[in-house]
Amino acid sequence: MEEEKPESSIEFEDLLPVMVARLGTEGLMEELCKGFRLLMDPAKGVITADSLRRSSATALGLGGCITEEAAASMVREGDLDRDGVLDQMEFCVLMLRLSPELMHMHERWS
Ligand SMILES: [Ca+2]
Repeated sequence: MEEEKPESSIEFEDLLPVMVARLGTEGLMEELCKGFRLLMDPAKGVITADSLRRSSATALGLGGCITEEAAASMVREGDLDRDGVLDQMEFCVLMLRLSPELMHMHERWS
């Protein structure tokens, strides 16, 4: 029996050593936390589809690039405990899985 595998899936375990080599463990976590704080809803302390859209427009200069649908699907993709929002751990895991985008965002954050 063949295992189903989404086409764009990137193995978390494969990417992690590359990321750590580039940024160092502490640098990597620092970048992820910085990103999380930029994108989270300050009142709730988590990332919601709304806060993601709002913050990506202001903090990342992606105004108009992220649709409601894209924001919602990003939250869905990273939401491991299915409470509808991303906490810091879920965000870090998602960013590691989306490594090429992280590298791109890293340039904006620094
Ligand atoms: Ca969650």
